[in-house]
Amino acid sequence: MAGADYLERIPNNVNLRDDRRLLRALEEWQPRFLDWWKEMGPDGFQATEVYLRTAISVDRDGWAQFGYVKMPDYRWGIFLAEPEPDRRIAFGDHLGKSAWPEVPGEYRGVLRRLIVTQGDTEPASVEQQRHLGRTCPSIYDLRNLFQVNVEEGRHLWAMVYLLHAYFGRDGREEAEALLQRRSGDRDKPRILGAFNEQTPDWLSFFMFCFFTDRDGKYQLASLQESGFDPLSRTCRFMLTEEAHHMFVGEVGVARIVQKSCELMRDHRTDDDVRRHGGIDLPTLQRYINFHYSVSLDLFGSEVSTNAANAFTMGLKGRFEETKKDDDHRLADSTYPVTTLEADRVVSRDLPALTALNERLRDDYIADCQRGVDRWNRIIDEHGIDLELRLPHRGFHRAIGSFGEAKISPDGRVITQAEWDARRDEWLPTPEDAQFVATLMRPVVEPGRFAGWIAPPPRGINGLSLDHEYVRLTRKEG
Ligand code: BYC
Repeated sequence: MAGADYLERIPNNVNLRDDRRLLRALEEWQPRFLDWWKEMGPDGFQATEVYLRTAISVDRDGWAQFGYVKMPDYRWGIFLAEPEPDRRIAFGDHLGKSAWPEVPGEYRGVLRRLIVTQGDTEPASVEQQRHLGRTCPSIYDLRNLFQVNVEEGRHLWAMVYLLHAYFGRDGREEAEALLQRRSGDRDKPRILGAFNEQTPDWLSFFMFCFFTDRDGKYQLASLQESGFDPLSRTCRFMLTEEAHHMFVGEVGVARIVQKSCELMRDHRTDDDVRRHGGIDLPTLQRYINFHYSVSLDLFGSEVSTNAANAFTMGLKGRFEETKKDDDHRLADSTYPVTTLEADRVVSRDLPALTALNERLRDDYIADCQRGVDRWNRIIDEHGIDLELRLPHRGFHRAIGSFGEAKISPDGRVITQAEWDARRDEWLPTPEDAQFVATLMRPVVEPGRFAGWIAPPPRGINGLSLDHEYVRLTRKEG
């Protein structure tokens, strides 16, 4: 990799050693990050050796190195994808001009807000997941949880680097504030709704990785199109890590579905999976309904001038902007938006610029559906007549035009009374949470898996399933 300083205190490929001021600022932030990690990162396990993948290069073939690491010693680094020579802005008012190596002064505030919002989600997710280690279904899963956690920590570093390097004093203050807010805190919550919800059990964790990390994929892919080149390059590299998180979610839920189907087949029971220690498919459906709907909110309102401005300014593009065959300015085009009008769900052709959040949400929905289809194939292979479904996009929404209404999973506008009567059919109930909690007993013997989840198809990095991915027996004094 060009110019990689892996052995520095802060591994990086941005020539930190040549910028003493920036280096000093980041070296001052580093111990505060570590304090935050120790306070809000994985509860326990800080002295435990974990088989982790560390980013050491941004080359396509060799960016990852696997080995045992104690999490506080993880080499959180700053890695930007290689610059594209003569990169041009691909959309908006500045279409065709050279990408910006520095922050364009007039867009500073908007850009900072996007970076802070993105950055805020990273530590938030670590906070949400901090108690899960104690109830892992296997040490294979425990290792995956910690891998996700350290990489979210690295994503925080990525955004903090941009704030420190390009936003002066305001950037440094924002970087501090990223360590001050806390997921779910009444006085200083994280910025976006889904990142203040709880992730109390592993079912929620896998759902979160599937649905909420996938929002990360689409937001990062849009920011990767940014005319501000350092943001684009940062996001390009982050996306390679994000893929693993979604894999953990998709395969995690698939393994739960698999196990539930096996229990149904072995015990010839449709509705008593719980008695046999599995998670029944209707419960899975309610968790899908919850995690999908809170993740849909993360795309913002259907009609958004913020989104239009970010696009026109050249700061945030569309998913796969450069592959789209249109004028990339969108001043005269429209886009079909599903919205609520006087108690009816309707589709309206609205100005494409203000509909950009909805368009990204559509890309996301199609991607979620592909994953749900794969889960349904498992159910089908077991000869079970049930289909998991994504609820209607208006169901259980807090943001946008559906936020004020009550919409059933099949997309009907319903009364508050019907909502109250049927809510427990559609969303996880306290009893569901209690039941799932009873299954959360740690299984830590290498190669063993909890009874509610099937083993994965293969181990990590070519290793066997019974590999000791986390060395629980060799804790440091
Ligand atoms: N909760 O015009 P609007 C990830 C606010 S996940 C609370 O509708 P806009 C990850 C909004 O901030 C990806 N507030 O929306 C995943 C605005 O407030 P102000 C994270 C919300 O601005 C798993 C107001 O409502 N990255 O990486 O077009 C693990 C009106 O906003 C919410 C990004 O989000 C909400 N759900 O779009 C770890 C990318 N939604 O400014 C990591 C950067 C909206 O009026 N962020 N609001 O006070 C953005 O691009 C935009 O900020 C949003 C919102 C897409 C989030």
